[in-house]
Amino acid sequence: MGSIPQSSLPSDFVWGFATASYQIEGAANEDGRLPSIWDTFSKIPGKVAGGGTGEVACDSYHRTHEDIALLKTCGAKAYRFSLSWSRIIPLGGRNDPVNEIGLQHYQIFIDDLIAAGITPMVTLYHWDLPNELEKRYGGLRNKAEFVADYAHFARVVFEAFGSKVKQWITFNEPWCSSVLGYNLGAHAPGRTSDRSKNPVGDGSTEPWIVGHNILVAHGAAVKIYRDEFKARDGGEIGITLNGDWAEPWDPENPADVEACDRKIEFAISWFADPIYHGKYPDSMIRQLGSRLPTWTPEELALVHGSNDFYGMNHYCANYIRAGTGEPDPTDVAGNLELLLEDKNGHSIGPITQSPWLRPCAIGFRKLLKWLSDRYGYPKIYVTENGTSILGENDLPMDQLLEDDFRVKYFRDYIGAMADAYTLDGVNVRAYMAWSLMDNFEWAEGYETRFGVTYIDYEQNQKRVPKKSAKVIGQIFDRLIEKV
Ligand code: GBH
Repeated sequence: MGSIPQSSLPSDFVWGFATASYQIEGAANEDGRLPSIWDTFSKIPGKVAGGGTGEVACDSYHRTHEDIALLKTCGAKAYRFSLSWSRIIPLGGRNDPVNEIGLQHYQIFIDDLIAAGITPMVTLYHWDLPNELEKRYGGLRNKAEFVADYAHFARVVFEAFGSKVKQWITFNEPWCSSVLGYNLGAHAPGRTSDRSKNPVGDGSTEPWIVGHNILVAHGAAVKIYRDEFKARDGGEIGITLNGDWAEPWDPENPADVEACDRKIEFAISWFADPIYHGKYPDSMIRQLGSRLPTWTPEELALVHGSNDFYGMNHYCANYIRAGTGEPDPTDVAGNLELLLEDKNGHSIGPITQSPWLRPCAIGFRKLLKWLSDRYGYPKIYVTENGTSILGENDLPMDQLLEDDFRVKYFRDYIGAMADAYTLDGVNVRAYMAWSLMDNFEWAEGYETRFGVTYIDYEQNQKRVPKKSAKVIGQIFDRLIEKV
């Protein structure tokens, strides 16, 4: 011991936990809040496992003090949470009334966090669009209306909280909004070409339109922040993108090797290339042709260079097998297959409760390096990372609280991140674990748990920290350099 060179993290490294409004708040019909597209979508039978909705969720709207106490127990330095647009502007639009009670709720929460020594990191949009905007003009599909309404919402919250919040995230995972919402139809508003799921939607065009519109809305919010608030408030703003690592299904096959980059381009560079390089990736232009929107000079001026930091959500890795033949018009992956086992039947990682998630920590280090190379070593904030556990929901309480699988996940992943910082020169500066507590896991309902805190949905949303809640602080304590 002691003689092995150890990777580390810088002394000012910030770590904490992440959540999202619709997944934890509940109080869906209180204090003037009106429905979001997730309230509507989750009520449709068959859309959410077990028929769950966010109506009560973790009841965090009423339990901000308990949540802050949890953060303190864990030793967290920061907390990433999202705002419910439907609480702040219940109908959503730029000419609709602002709900002062909604603003006040977050005002008090932010003050309480800061008083507890916890830095707020605020996401403006984590998938819960005010439902009225979907009804009124087709929500995210309507560029002119959506961008104007989002920009207005952004200005309202910058104005209200800008003196206290120094880290802003415009959108969480636009890939998910676009693909899950408009191609697979698995998330709100559930549009898809699959007529067994929805009578409306065109999965071959809408995801690309929606993705483009989100980028423009992001750029518009960033411009407002930089022009009107940054000098006064001194904060920073960026977008959070999801993306997992890719390994070739058959490393001997050049087509599979090449498909790995293409996979990441379709998942991440779709959004990151316009922001950092001012264009869509060639691989996407080649496959999608005129279905991929083109940039007007005005839009590009908003989007190109619009990140003060790169927000990175990362969970796992996949094996990638190149497609043969022509891709289907509804293909969003880049003419390739995502697999959990390679050519020899070797699994990328252990099975979890989430069918898409198998841990592979080295992939985190590799993706941090891949992104840094492609985007010029930007400052990276990891805004989500975490895991579910196979069968966790069915375990007796005492076993459930000993979440050693999750503990190992965090040890391995945070260690891989420290290696990327120390050995690869990656400029990673913050890390938010997903999630502070078990919560509404979207289409997976409440059966899949991601929390370091157990929520007892039967016992009045009682919170009980799991082992991982205590261990994360120790992991960072060991890795962060002492001044
Ligand atoms: C995050 O997304 C979300 O930001 C967060 O709200 C959520 O609770 C957390 O993950 C845990 O899931 O099998 O084709 O449907 C993570 C990124 C990308 C993971 C899409 C699931 C499913 C692909 N997600 N993926 S598919």
